[in-house]
Amino acid sequence: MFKFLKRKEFEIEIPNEEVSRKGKNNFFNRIKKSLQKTRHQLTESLASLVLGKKQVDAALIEEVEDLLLSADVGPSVTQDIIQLLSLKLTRNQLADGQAVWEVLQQQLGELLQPCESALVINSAHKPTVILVVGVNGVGKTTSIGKLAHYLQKQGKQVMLAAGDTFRAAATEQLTIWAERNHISIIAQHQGADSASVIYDAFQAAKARNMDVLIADTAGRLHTKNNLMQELQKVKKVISKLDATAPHEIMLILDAGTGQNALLQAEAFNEALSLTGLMLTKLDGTAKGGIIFAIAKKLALPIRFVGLGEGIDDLEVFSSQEFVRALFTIEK
Ligand SMILES: Nc1nc2c(ncn2[C@@H]2O[C@H](COP(=O)(O)OP(=O)(O)O)[C@@H](O)[C@H]2O)c(=O)[nH]1
Ligand SMILES: [Mg+2]
Repeated sequence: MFKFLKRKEFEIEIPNEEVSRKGKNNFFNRIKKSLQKTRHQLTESLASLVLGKKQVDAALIEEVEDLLLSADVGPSVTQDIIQLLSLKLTRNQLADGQAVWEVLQQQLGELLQPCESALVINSAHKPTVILVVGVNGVGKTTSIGKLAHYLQKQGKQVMLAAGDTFRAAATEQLTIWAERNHISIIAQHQGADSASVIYDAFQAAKARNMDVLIADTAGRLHTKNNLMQELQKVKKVISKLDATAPHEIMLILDAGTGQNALLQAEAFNEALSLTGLMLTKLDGTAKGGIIFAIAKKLALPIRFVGLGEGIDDLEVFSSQEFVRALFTIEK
């Protein structure tokens, strides 16, 4: 098995195993850079609190609790960790601060591990339909541009559907991404029915034997309720053309919104039964700790993370590398 990696004008074949190793190193280095502020807020503070401590007592664990809460990890995850630390303390299983550090890293890693589940494009579905949802400004349209590029690099034929018919600029913005990726986009006028735009696009994608159709949607209508109803209608209309579609309903969350992202995730999941998540804008936020709260509350696959505004600023999520990057403290 070989994968193609594009290097300037050359296409070179390298074995899958190496692709995967290179992919992981790449993810580690990029995520490490992007998590700088979150690391500062969360793990560097934890490190200076616990590392070097010769003894662990209840007061230290209380300080750990305050720190986790202030770093957007959230009350539920914090409580679990503190309970475990307290239990270990009574059992004399925390010899020193280093032991606390190790428990933290392990617990947070175990929490994210079940969320590591890559998006798979099933070739039996022509096309695989990916419905992209989320509130305004979280990065839906940008992420679609990056995702199209990512899938194209895997040799997939991708088409876009401009389902955000609410904002005039939304279709324009998606069209720019389509041009950048040299792919087709199906769009209508502003104010058109989103479900009918996506339905048309689905038919067009079927007719052209596309591998993937990625549909953009609005993030805001007149009220929140209407938005959910509209998205439910889109989902229903798509399933009329193919009972297995949409194959992925991916919620985009802006990591920088902290606890608010958690509320969005709950609301969208309740209305649409999400199948995957993407956490954007991890670069430049100190609130990346929210990923743990999201993992605990929803236990949904985190497909990708967004690390910038560029076409290549998308990485497949790896729980182990994420936690390793967070816990790698430079002295
Ligand atoms: N730094 C950073 N900015 C992002 C990322 N994803 C999107 N953005 C920016 O967030 C803003 C809103 O993105 P947009 O795709 O229009 O959001 P939408 O309203 O959900 O479609 C734009 O300025 C994007 O360039 C990311 O991962 N990192
Ligand atoms: Mg948009």
